[in-house]
Amino acid sequence: MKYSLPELPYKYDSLAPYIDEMTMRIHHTKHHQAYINNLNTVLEKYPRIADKKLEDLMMNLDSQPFDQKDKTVFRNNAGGHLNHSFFWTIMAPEKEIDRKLLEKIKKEFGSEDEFKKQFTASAMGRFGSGWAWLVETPDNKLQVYSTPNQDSPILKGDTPIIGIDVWEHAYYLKYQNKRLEYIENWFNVLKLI
Ligand code: MN3
Repeated sequence: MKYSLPELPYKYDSLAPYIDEMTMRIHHTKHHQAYINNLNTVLEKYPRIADKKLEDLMMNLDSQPFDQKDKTVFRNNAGGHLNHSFFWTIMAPEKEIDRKLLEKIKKEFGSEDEFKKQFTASAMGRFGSGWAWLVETPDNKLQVYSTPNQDSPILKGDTPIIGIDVWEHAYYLKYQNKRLEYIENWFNVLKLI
């Protein structure tokens, strides 16, 4: 098996009360693990590309040897693995403010609040499951948008800077249907700003 579950950089209960221990434990050991298992299974069928970087495969998805079905399986599960691996690292029990990022956000969005407003609206506007992102585009601009399912910004060549998982599995145990309350609380465990 090529890919394996990365360890969390903190304990399962470290993000409480904003994200509860059970949600973190299931999200990491069950949901993220499932994406990894499916990713490994589909890559076994394509040994020629199995050693290539996931980001490179993702950015050139149409040039890969996947059949139509496996292309979707790869897109969903490589996306799931990359998105979650990233998600765990931008959260922490204590803030580790990225001053440079914060300055860039203020410059491009006018204020931190305006950025949060746009990011929250994007996360709220995603119907069903998906993510909201702050990305850096190839010409170094910041952009907010959301993606469905496990689609990664890397598919379009953008670099994720901040991302929130708005699948119900990320918040349902504590927040049930109250996605807005989850998003507002989540900013407390986003370490970067
Ligand atoms: Mn998730």
